[in-house]
Amino acid sequence: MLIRRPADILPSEITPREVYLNRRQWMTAAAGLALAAGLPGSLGAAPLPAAKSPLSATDEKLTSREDITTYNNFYEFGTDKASPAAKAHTLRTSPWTVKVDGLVAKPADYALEDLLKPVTLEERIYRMRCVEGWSMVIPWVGFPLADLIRRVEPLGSAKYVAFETAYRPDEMPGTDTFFPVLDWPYVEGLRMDEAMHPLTILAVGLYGETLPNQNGAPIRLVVPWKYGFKGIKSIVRISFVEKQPETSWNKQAPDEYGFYANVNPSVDHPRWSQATERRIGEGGLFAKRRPTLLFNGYADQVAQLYAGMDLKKFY
Ligand SMILES: Nc1nc2c(c(=O)[nH]1)N[C@H]1C(S)=C(S)[C@@H](COP(=O)(O)O)O[C@H]1N2
Ligand SMILES: [Mo]
Repeated sequence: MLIRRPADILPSEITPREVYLNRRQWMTAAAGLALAAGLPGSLGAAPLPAAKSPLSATDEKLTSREDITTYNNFYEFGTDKASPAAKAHTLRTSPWTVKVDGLVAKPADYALEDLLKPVTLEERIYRMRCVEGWSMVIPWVGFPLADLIRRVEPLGSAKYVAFETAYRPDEMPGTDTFFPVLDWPYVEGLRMDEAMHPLTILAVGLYGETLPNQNGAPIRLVVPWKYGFKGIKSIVRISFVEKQPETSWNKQAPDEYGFYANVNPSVDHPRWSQATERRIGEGGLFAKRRPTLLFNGYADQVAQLYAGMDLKKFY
């Protein structure tokens, strides 16, 4: 069994990995790696059996694995960009259960393995943009959230999907503070049509391997036309609800962060412009900023979801 750690992967090998392990082998490999590495409860970085997705945008240069895994936002492990990489190893990502509940015909507590069993993992290269004006191009490994939604059969009354991150103060040093930075657990939400859109995925890996903890292991949301904070990490609960759910950053600063959070260069954040962005890894602070695109460049695919809506009002 060939199992390598991230540090052993050469940039030249960062090509789509064909399916060379079947799912049972992957699970065994992942469990074996956790044991071998002496990381109780962690899957470590095991190769994932992912096919290349036709939805991948391959024209842009990938951000390096180093940058993607060391420049993170994950406030449960601290508020600066370096903390998640330094501290998130304490999160136990195995065993992992995702509760599916609310307005749904098949509510259940799904073991992560069972959740993944029927899905086909795909590698998808998505641009990710943070609200503070930086972006990365990340080769995610995941599957459409729509696949999971269809399996659990939401009721007609379900209009939104709500997500919740694990809240474990013992394993999350950033939550165990006298003045909490956020109202834990971290929560997010999508309208049902956004959740069903083929570009919306649940990611379990990047660069062909299981997700590092700092990027939201073992399973996180990726919505490429929205600001980064919509991409909730380390999900333990997915609920189908009738009313628009609360979202962490909207609760924290409603004037700065809306429910929709669609990338939009013409709607400024109250404290800074959203018109341009800095691509992480491109020549530091003096690199030329690039213009930010409406819906992060995915307007052709998603603009119709918001037809007739005032995007300045529904920001
Ligand atoms: N649970 C949780 N999810 C989270 C966050 C967080 O602090 N906690 N930060 C969000 C923000 S602001 C961004 S930009 C992305 C960053 O994802 P990355 O570190 O994988 O690039 O995660 C999002 N998901
Ligand atoms: Mo962000």
